[in-house]
Amino acid sequence: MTTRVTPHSCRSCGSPSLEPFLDLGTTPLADRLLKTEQLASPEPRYPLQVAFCRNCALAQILETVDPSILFCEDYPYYSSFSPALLSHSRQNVEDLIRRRSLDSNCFALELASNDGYLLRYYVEAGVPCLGIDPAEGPAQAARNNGVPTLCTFFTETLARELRDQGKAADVIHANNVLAHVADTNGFVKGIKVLLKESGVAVLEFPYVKDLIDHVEFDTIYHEHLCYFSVTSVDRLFRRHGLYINDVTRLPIHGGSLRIYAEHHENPGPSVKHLLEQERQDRVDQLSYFSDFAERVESLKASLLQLLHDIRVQGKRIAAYGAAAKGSTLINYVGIGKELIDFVVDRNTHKHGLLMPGQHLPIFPTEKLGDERPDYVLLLAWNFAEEIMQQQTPYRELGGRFIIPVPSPVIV
Ligand code: JHZ
Repeated sequence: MTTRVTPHSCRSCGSPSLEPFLDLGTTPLADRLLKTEQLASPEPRYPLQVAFCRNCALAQILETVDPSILFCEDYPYYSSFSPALLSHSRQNVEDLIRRRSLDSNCFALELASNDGYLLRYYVEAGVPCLGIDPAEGPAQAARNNGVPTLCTFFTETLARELRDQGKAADVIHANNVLAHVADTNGFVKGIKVLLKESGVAVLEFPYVKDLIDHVEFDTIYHEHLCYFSVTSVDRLFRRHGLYINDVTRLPIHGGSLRIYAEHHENPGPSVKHLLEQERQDRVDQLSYFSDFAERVESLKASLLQLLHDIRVQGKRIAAYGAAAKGSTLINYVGIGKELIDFVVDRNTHKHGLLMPGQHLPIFPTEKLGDERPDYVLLLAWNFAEEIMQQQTPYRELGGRFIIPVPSPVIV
């Protein structure tokens, strides 16, 4: 059922100098939520090991699961379920339209456009656009919302075809996808091919510095092949004749970078500052990553202890957010039915399914009000503020949230 390649060289620069620094064992696929009938067959599991490239400073996992398995028809992630993500995307688009005077003569592209959560704001503003996404469910949802979408993987070959059809873009968005693609260099080459001479590519992805500093180990799973710093992404883009001229740190998803890349080099102060900061903090050295495994171990021990202590008092615990990161967390820490009764999530596509590995059942969020568990483990901790606000009634009735990272706390 699977095609796997274990690289012996860096995904970005090809160097063989990969130094493993974290081993999360063998885990199921984080977004492969199960139907009950699938429990009869064995669940595929894959090694999850992270390494650092001494040559280009890119942190990366060693395993590559076939993308057609990861991003298939029933890929359950629909971006539009988060109001915070929608307003974040709206601001991004409005800002670009204003700064670059985009109008009906321009063209915006998004790679991994999901359900049209971002391009809908171009549609609203009358700027022609096109989304590209390989997952049929989200792509169809985008079309239903009036966002033109091609359901396929973005490759250098597709970029050439689109360019030959006159579809070179003024703006290319790619949010939370650069880290997901197996052909890292081909993807960046494709952007180079399809971006107009005066165009800008705007990419967002989780920032490895936030991951390490805040022990966000659960954001490591097989969909995320790479964990970028400004240093490592700069080296990757530069190799393909694209230059990062601006960069912003964003709070979204536990800490992300947004880079602005163009054909001509003209780096602003933000780029110079972050590159220098990373050099000083040694984010470009293996030593920065070397005690991470120990910190992850210690988080695991304290979270398990906390959940056991609560259970011993006869209290009930549920979880919030059938997130991919939640799958890494429960499987690595070993949180099963003996600790957690059920998981709730707003994404209707996830209801009635089971979490990978631990097989905890997923329900609509109303179940929290119906069952009133004493504690809720917040698996989608990146949306803590938004979710806890929505759950004010549950909290007013005495319900408490457990936030697992950077170290477990009850709020
Ligand atoms: P969320 C996804 O990871 C998938 P996940 C992907 N691999 C990626 O790269 C990252 O995002 C960036 C639910 N929810 O977004 C929705 C509520 O129920 O943190 C989701 O199922 N109520 C492409 O899956 C889950 O929580 C809410 O109010 O780890 C959050 O998952 C909100 C805001 C969310 O990403």
